[in-house]
Amino acid sequence: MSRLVVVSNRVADLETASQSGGLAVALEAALKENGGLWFGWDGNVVEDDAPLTPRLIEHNAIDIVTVPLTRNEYETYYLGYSNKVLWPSLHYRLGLLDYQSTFLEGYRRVNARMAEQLAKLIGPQDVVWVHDYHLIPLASELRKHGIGVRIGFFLHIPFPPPDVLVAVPDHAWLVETLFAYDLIGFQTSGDVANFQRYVTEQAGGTVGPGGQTSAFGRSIAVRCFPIGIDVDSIYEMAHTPQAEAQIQRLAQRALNRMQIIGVDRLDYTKGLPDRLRAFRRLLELYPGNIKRVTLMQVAPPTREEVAAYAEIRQELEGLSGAINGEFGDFDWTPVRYIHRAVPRDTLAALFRGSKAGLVTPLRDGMNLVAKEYIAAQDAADPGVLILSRFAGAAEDLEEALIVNPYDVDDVANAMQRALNMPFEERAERHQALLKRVRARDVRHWRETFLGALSRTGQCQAA
Ligand code: GDG
Repeated sequence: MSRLVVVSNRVADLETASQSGGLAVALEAALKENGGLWFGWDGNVVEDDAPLTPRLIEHNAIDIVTVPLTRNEYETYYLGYSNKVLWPSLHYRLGLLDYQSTFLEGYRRVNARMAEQLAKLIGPQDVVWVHDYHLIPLASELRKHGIGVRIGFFLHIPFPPPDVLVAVPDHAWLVETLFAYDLIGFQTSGDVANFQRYVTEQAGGTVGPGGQTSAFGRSIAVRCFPIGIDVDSIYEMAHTPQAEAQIQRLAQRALNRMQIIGVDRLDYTKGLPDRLRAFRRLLELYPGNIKRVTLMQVAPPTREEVAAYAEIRQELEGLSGAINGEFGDFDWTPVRYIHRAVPRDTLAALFRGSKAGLVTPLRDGMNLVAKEYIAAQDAADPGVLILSRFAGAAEDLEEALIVNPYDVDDVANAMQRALNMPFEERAERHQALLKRVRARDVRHWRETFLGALSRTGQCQAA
């Protein structure tokens, strides 16, 4: 059996993985199965002339090999090219693209260096799974070191249409490097279609049966693998005695009030200012909600060194202050805004204790919060999911109230509908959604991707 090698920008701390959830939990089982290796950045930033020697630790039969980034690499590869060029443009936000040629140089350099360090660790029986936009050229760099084993790539964020992608100055190079993989996985069929349109329209390639995509003299498998969650673990967290007590406390404090919940990293793709404007609109259009409904928004900080993130924080603080000033009263705060990370089990309890889950990104690869909200609900009294049509999750979760996050009236009306939805309809929608979330859970995602990778054709040594 092949050993699995996972490569991601940040290597998760497997000691605390079950607490934090995410990719670590998703991949740990697969890494354990036949012995595994996880390679990536350890999160440390060192002086430019410091040694970048890989560090090996072992955790439950998994080898974890991490490397630091130098200050220059952090600024060009991570903050620069990954988060000021690729993140905004792949989320269709060309106005936020901040391009500098030094960013590209750093991005190429770090991918080349990581490939050189990783190539020494890859054996002839291994299969390699690379994650996300930070590492697009990694396979092409590994091939330069004679690595001929199967390499798959999964993009966690959207792939935009060609008209958007061509605004990235290095689009042709980026797409060509993707052809060094044997399999590329996207979140949705929309992303696959965008990629294949680029290949046929811009790269003179072709798309064959089953999504086999050819260009640059290579033929690779391209498919969507919508990522999912571990449904039972969220359900259990939302139903522990502590969670029950927390929900009780919330209910007592809130008297007969209802709560709407939003949970998002504070990122401009998540549509948080529009969401607050929609909540204000709810209070304007339906004043019966005044003193009755609270919006709880958890928004832990991320990437604070990127200017666009500092701006969104200010905007959000201004908006929540303005709504609370305008509508709040001695005994009611309309918006509860928490700008820090909350423990995962508390989140699960908050999901369960909220009448509506508000997931309204302007663009999102998938959005796991939407699935977590469904999984945490109590079937005897389920809440209602309000979901942006621009989240990858909307391709599957049809029974949610699907909204256009740019249209504040649409979102306000959906909130009103959710808060007043009769039990039968809530239960019916929840049952259908839970079935979907279960059918495409995280295990299904991992197994279908690795299964497809193992079936890819001839390896492509350079
Ligand atoms: C990328 C893509 C894609 C959030 N706040 C707290 C907290 N979270 C957890 C959530 C959820 C995760 O973080 C966020 O996942 P999302 O999917 O919503 O979004 P991104 O971070 O942007 O992830 C996205 C995903 O990759 C997977 O492929 O779905 O589209 O952008 O699990 O619950 N967790 C804790 N405290 C918080 O305050 N513990």
